[in-house]
Amino acid sequence: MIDFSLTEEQIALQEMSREFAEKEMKPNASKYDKGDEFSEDVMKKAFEVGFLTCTIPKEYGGGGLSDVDTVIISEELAAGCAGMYTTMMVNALAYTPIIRFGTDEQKKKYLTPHTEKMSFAAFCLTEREAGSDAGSLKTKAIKQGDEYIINGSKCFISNGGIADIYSVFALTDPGKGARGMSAFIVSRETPGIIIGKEEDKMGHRASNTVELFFEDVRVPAENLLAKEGMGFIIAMRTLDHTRAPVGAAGVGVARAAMEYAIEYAKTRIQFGKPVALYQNTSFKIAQMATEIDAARQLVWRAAWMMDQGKPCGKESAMAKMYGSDIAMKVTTEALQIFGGYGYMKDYPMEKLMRDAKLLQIYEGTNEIQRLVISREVIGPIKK
Ligand code: COS
Repeated sequence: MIDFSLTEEQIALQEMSREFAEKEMKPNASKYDKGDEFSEDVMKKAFEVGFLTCTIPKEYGGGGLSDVDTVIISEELAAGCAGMYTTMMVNALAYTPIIRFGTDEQKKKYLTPHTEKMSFAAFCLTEREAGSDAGSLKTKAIKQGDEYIINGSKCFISNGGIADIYSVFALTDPGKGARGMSAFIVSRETPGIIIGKEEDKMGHRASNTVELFFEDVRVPAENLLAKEGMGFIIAMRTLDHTRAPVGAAGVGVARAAMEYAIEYAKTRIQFGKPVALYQNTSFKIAQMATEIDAARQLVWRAAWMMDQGKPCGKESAMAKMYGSDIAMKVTTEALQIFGGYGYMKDYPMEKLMRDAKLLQIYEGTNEIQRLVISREVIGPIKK
């Protein structure tokens, strides 16, 4: 029997995050978007409520949210402001390798302090020449005594300029390619970490995205996650986990756009009646509502599978791909309902459309999601 009902706790979590999005995020979204600034005051409140550490297990001081809980809040927070959502959920992305592959000592040392004072974390996988082809990265971590010395650079690192800790992927055995990759926890204060230029992005402008350079960064050997050579698997398993919340963010952005469009269509009078009474508008809204619901169901299924410990790479990829694709489609259609006003910065539509675009690109482009899905659906092919 399939049950789509949320528990009382989940309904309370949904209401609490919706209220936070309405009161703290939406009223500040345009200011931080225009200023291209990190939303520190909103993040202080997000930390107090627990959003910055919500996926850290309770025994280490975090919120201990399940995957279903995480997608519920992701939809609400992204509906408030996708840029601020990114700042919050990139913490969860960077903590995931530690939560899932770290030792008890590593978790106590690196996760618990983040639950005690506002802190950020960043996930450092992508490089200039290793984006979709994550297995071809060049950053090296060469062991010397009881340390690894990291050299290389990373790009498009969300939270990179504000993080206290980084989950860093580097080659410990460069001859072995992806199988020679390992994952490390690196403290921001370690000498040799240089923060490069902050990217001037089209959307998600309230989030911080930078280039990072590692020059002879000496990391204690005890900061290795799991074993040498496990880095690529850790990265892939982490992304399997964090892609459904990106799909949920797509649902949130799409829902916000549809809600604005409905409100506008009911009050905008043209040719003597509200534009919502024209079938061209009402059918667009029917299509949006259906696609948003379909995306949410893919997202919830993937999250439920994660909570059950079932393999869910394909389902997470479907949730991420479809949720972000419909975000792009719905924001484009919703902006069209606003006509010329939708194109103006005085209205929220153009920001939602710009924000939707990044969801199709980050945490694996939607082309990579299609690759992951098709490989599993089609299976091996004899050449
Ligand atoms: N879980 C566990 N293991 C996995 C895995 C997963 N989800 N995906 C791949 N692996 C394993 C494979 O089983 C294989 O193991 P063996 O070497 O033992 O055979 C190994 O990892 C290499 O896998 P594969 O051959 O599939 O690697 P490819 O280089 O062909 O491609 C993709 C893998 C394209 C899926 C990967 O590079 C990818 O996800 N790229 C996008 C990266 C990304 O999302 N970046 C976003 C930036 S981080 S915000």
